[in-house]
Amino acid sequence: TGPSLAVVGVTGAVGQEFLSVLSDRDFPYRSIKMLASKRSAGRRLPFQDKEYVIEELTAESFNGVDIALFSAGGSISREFGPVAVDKGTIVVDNSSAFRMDEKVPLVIPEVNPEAMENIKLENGKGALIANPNCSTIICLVAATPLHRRAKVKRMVVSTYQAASGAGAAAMEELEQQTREVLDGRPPTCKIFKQQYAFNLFSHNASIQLSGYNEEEMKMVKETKKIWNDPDVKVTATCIRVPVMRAHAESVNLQFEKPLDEDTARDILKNAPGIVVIDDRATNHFPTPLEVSNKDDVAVGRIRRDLSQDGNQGLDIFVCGDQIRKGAALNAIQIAEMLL
Ligand code: 11C
Repeated sequence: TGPSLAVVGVTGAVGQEFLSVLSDRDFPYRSIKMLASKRSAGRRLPFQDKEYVIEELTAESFNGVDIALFSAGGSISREFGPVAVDKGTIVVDNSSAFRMDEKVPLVIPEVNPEAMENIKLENGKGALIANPNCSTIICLVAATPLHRRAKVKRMVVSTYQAASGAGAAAMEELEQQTREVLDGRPPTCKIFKQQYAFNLFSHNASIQLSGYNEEEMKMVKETKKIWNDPDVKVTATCIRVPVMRAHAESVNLQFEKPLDEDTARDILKNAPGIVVIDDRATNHFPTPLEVSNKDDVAVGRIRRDLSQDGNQGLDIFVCGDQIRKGAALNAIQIAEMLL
């Protein structure tokens, strides 16, 4: 029982994580199609108690599919997302292809579930729902409970982003380069232009005329859409660091109403999808390793911003698993809301 599912891009890092999360959460389904490019078609893929054969993604793939989880890049989503919708499939898309389309809800279940309230499985109609960028998801899971209490006027984010955001090949590059550098050999640079191991650099997304890169602008634009607040001021600096699969972010918040740090800590402790790690006595705060393979976003370093008057501002430090909450888990939570 349950809906018929399709996973598009099943061989990728997020595709594989879709399968782990479906299992971990006992997501009900009556059938599941494993879809990928022609290159991977025909390969066998064990999942739960069965063995599946990976099928090539074509327009026919969506016949009879209720929910499709897409993570195969923007161009595949642009080509096959609308095809699937025409066939009556609800597409949860992890790419950036449709995020800023006014008709497409951009959803973090803990933050704005209301954005998809008109989309129902029982309508039998296809629809697109977009999964936000991983840095946006991780930031807003933490910032939204505070925003609801005191309304954020301005948010300044600095990210420390893991290899996984650039895909499985980037994770392999980090591992390989680390070995090479330790062995005294020159690092092999294929995915990134610069040495990645024992280094960090500005996010690899393309730089725009404004001087912001695309990753930074995603955080700016997606936050405004998700909070349904075109006036909120957001700026970001996105950096790639040699960490395997969890992003960290320093977030500075300026509020309209005062919010003291103890109240903020209590709000965060009671908020969904968050674990507070904020132990000043032992200098224990969130780390990418501690949140790796975990569902919750960790928040710590919760403190009054002393550059602002009174309690008008807070600084927080946030870590979240990029492949899980930043991508696969968020998409499957969206699919759960359809059940
Ligand atoms: C990164 N956030 O960490 C990126 C990857 O729009 O979904 C995902 C890009 C996107 O590099």
